[in-house]
Amino acid sequence: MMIPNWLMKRADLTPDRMALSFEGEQWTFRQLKEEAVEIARKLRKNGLMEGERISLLGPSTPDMVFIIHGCLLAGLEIVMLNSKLSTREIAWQLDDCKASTVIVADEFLSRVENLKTNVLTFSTLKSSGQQDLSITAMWDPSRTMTIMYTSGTTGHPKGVRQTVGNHTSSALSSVLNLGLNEADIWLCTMPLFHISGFSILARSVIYGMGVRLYEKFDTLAVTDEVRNGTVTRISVVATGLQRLLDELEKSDTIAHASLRTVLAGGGPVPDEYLRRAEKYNLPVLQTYGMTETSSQTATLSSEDALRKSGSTGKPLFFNQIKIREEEKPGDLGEVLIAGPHVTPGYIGYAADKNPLENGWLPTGDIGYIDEDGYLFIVDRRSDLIISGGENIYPAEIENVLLSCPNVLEAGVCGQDHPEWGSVPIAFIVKDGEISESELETYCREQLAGYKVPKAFHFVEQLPRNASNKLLRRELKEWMKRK
Ligand code: S0N
Ligand code: AMP
Ligand code: MG
Ligand code: MG
Ligand code: MG
Repeated sequence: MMIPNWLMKRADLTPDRMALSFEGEQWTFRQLKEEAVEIARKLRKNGLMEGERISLLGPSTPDMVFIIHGCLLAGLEIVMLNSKLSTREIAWQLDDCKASTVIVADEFLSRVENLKTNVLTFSTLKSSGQQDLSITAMWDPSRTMTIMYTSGTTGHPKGVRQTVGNHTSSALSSVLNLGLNEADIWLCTMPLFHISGFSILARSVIYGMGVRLYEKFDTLAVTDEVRNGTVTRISVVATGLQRLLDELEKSDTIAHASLRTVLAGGGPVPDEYLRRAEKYNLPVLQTYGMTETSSQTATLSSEDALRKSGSTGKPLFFNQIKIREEEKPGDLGEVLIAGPHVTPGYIGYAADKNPLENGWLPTGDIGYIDEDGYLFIVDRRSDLIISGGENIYPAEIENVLLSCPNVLEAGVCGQDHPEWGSVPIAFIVKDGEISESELETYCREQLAGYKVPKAFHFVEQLPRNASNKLLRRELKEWMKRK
């Protein structure tokens, strides 16, 4: 089935509805279309042609939204770069994705200007001339729309392709579960470079729903939106939910009745937060989603929220979930996913890797499905650390530590953390003089801030098995003794 060009169709259907609001400004779908068409013409003038792959590095602002839609109208594939990454990490992704140009917000220019890549700043783009282009009314569902890097077990992130069909079916599955109200406004504080944020933009143009955008998670502002009833839906990770709960508790106020959904996911959501949320009228629905599935695969429905608290719900309308080698309900195993929202594959070094096994996406997550068909996620098969919704594989950090002078061996594992859920901790065997603060400085230069270990422990040797493989589970045991 061909899919209508989201924004062109939407602007035709409901031109005067509010599409986007940010601080004191707002745009209707007609205005959003006008902004995006203008950007698309400017992209052409800059020589960017249909089917070309570009990368995009910017904050969550209206300009970023216009440029995203402009790129989509111009037929470009967008590699969404995580703005928290270090220059070295960005350079690696740019090299892997082979984008022809990086389109960068002026304030982030220093992150890419010394790299071997063609750079187009937001200000240069906006002041460019325009060139006519033909905007296709219908999109091929298999067209790759976005590429998002997700961390990999080996220490190198993989660029995940997300097609028109992936995003569209995801948005449709979501609305069949949550429903839609003409007055719906989705609060977006999630980064647009993550699928948690981008999927809100997709839902907006597909449903004709307004988005209230924030550049960052501003706890006081989010709490105000929630208690004043100025937004009806919001997406959060556990860290954001906790900040919101703390603020509601502190001010002893409750959420407004028009707040219909707090979609919480991106990592484990502690049961304690769910109980606190109930007291403050926050209608939290836990969701299970990932980059490879263009957001939600399963989400609890409102009517099950209390009865099945702790569950991530049933697979949404188009989606399927099964547990590897499950014999009966309740058996624990790896979660496998199928559906039109599942990525067709990767780009760059991982392009040849088939994401599926016999038609199913192995997720690395361990869970079970209860006798009523509800999914519970309980663990991970690998050593993934999820800190405030950002994924980190220990190997990424270990590789950096090993490149540091006077470091002989390095092992990293996750430690529970009250604010971030989990944070990386490093164990170091040194073969010369090096201090904790030198190690921290070294990591800060090479890694995104959230990947810098929160502690460095010097040890005589690391736990390894007979074939010399690092035993990270054992590091976790060591930590408990620290
Ligand atoms: C939690 C957030 C908002 C915290 O960021 P904040 O407070 O804005 O921090 P900064 O001011 O930028 O930095 C201050 C210091 O804090 C450190 N820091 C920042 N973030 C982290 C972090 N995550 N972990 C550890 N430390 C962090 C900074 O480094 C800085 O310290 P110094 O100065 O020392 O460097 C922010 O982290 C955030 O927005 N997190 C969310 C990320 C996210 O969206 N993850 C989800 C990814 N997964 C998916 O998209 C799939 C799931 C999904 O789609 C979904 C998820 C949730 C809800 C719905 C859905 C859906 O399916 O629709
Ligand atoms: P990402 O690839 O960054 O989108 O992260 C996806 C991963 O986040 C999943 O494979 C899970 O490990 C984790 N995750 C997402 N939602 C949940 C949830 N509700 N409970 C536990 N883990 C989750
Ligand atoms: Mg991932
Ligand atoms: Mg944010
Ligand atoms: Mg070394």
